[in-house]
Amino acid sequence: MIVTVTLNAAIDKTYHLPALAAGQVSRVDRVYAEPGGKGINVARVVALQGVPVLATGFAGGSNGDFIERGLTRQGIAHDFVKIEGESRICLNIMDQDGVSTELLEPGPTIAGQEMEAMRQKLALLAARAKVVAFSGSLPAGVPKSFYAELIGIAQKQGAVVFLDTSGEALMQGAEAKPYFIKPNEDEIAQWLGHSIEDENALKQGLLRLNEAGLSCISVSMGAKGSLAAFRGTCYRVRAPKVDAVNAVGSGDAYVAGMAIGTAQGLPIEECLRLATASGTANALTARAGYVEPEDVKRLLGEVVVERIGG
Ligand code: TA6
Repeated sequence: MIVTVTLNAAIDKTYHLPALAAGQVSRVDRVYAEPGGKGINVARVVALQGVPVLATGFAGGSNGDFIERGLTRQGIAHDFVKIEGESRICLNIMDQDGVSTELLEPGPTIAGQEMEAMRQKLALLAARAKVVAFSGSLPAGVPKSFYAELIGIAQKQGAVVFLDTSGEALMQGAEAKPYFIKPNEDEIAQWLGHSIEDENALKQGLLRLNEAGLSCISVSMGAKGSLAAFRGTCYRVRAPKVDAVNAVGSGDAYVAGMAIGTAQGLPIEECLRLATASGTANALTARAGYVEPEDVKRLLGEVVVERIGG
C-alpha cells in the first residue's frame, strides 16, 4: 500500500474563463472543486491507476469535511487527523490561452496535540505501507523540522519515504535522508553552496547528493524533461510533447507514478518512465491531480529514458 501525507490539505478549485482581467468582473465558464493539496493529488493519481493507497494528513472545518466526503466519493481510502482550524482553498484560474494563475491560501494553524495525533497515526499507517509520500507545504504552527521527524517515524516502521516540498521544509526534511526527493535547481544549488552553470554541473551535484545519502533525486527541466540520479547513476528523461490543458498537479502525478513503480519494485528506468507518463497525462485533463489511465499507458511508450552515466 502507498500512504500519502498532506499536512496542508486543500479544496482545489479550478476556474476556466476567457481571460483574467484584474480590477474587472469576469464570469467563469467552468468550475471544478475537489479534494486537493499535493499529497491528495498523489493519492488520486495512484488510485486512478488501480494501486492501493490511503490518504492522511490534517483536515478541519467545513472545508475538511468537503475534502473527506470528496475522497470517499472518489473511492480513495483516507484517515485524517481532524483539526480545529479550517482547511484551505487553493484556486487555479485558467484562461483560454492556457495561462494558469494560482492563489494558494496559507491554511490553518496546527496545535501541539494535533501534531502528536499525527505522529501516532503515522506510525500505525506506515507499518502497513511500502511507500509513504509526504507532499506539500507545511501549515502554520508546525516547525520546519516536522517533516524530518515524521520521516524518521515512517522509516522506523520500514517504509520507503518520499518528500516533495520546497524551501526550508525541504532543506530540513532532507536531513532525515528520505529515499526520493524532487527539488528544483535553486534548492540543489543551495545544498551545494554554489550556482549550477550547466547540465553537467547539475549532474555532478545530483551525484554528490546521492553520495550524501539521498538515494533517488529528480529535477524538472521544464519542457526539456527531467534529470534524475539514482544511487550513483544519472538519467535524462524526455517527456512526450503534448498540448497541455491544465498542468497544475503534474508534479504530484509524477510523484504518484514514481511511488507506484517503487512500491511494485520496478527498475529505476521503469519508475522514471511511469512517473513521467503520469505527469504528462495529468496535463491532458482539465482537473488538477487527475489522469486518464489510458493516457498513462499510451504515453509510457513515448517517454525516453537515457542512462548518462555516473
Ligand atoms: O501541485 C499542485 C497543487 O497541489 C495544487 O493543487 C495546490 O493544492 C497546491 O499545489 C498546494 O501547494 P502547497 O505547496 O501549498 O502544498
